[in-house]
Amino acid sequence: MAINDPVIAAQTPTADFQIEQRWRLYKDEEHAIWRDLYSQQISILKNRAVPEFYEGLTALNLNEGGIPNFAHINEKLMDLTGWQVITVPHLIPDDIFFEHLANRRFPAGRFIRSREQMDYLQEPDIFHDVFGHVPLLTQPIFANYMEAYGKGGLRALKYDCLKNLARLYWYTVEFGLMNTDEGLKIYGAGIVSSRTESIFSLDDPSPNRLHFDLTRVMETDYRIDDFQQIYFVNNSFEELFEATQQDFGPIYEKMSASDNVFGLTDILDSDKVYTKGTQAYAQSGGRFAKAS
Ligand code: HBI
Ligand code: FE
Repeated sequence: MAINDPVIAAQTPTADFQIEQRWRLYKDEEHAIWRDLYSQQISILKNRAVPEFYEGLTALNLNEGGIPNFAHINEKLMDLTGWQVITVPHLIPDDIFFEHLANRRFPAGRFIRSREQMDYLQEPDIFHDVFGHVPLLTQPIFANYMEAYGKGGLRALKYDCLKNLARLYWYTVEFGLMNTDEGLKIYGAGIVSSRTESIFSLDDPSPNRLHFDLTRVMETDYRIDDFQQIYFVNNSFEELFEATQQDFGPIYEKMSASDNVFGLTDILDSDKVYTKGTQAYAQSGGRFAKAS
């Protein structure tokens, strides 16, 4: 029986949507898919990701040779930052998701993509969730940011500003870039876990690359089905975390009053621009048209 068989997927989750990982039920082929994705990403990324990402991979032994056992990850993660990885069956409701993050629990899927989906799948699988997200949870400042984000999410729900906060998650946790002494590097999980976007995000002339600004990001649209047309760049995880250490109440009030949304190709006078993109990829129709 494979882990993504319906009979197992149907296992009833608890109120907080937790299920068991049931690591022993993974098939050899599923472990082989993990190993292939892992070695492919390592060779494509080389030193494109921030050093903290590689530190996290090493600290957690994520290359042990197959799909990681969350129990093993959690022993190490608990010592390092007090975070835990928990298993959820699929995308879970926003309030539950935030509640977990606010309590230093990262919800991860347990199924792995098939060979036909190696380059792209819409739903986050265990490779995206664990290879993409978990390494940085070993880093204290990033770990604090994720907790602050979860707490901010619970607050945003009250102000009806979830859209705005979701954009912050998207443009930082999922698709963030970092400005380092060795140039721009990747830290976003959606990028590090993607064969094609890990090249595109740094090298392609198409997207805009702009410096991070909290309200700017929270008012910027994004696309979930293709490469980003904008990436936002931070100078450090400290800078990112610091941005969350203020009262979001007044910010939410202003944003819900104006309901402003910037478009995907807008560059504002106030933007600090790293790259003014050609947008050639998006204009050519996108969706990996020429990327692979
Ligand atoms: N559920 N399993 C899972 N993983 C996510 O990343 C996730 C989710 N539910 C909601 C959610 N993300 C979004 O609300 C955030 O990206 C803002
Ligand atoms: Fe993700």
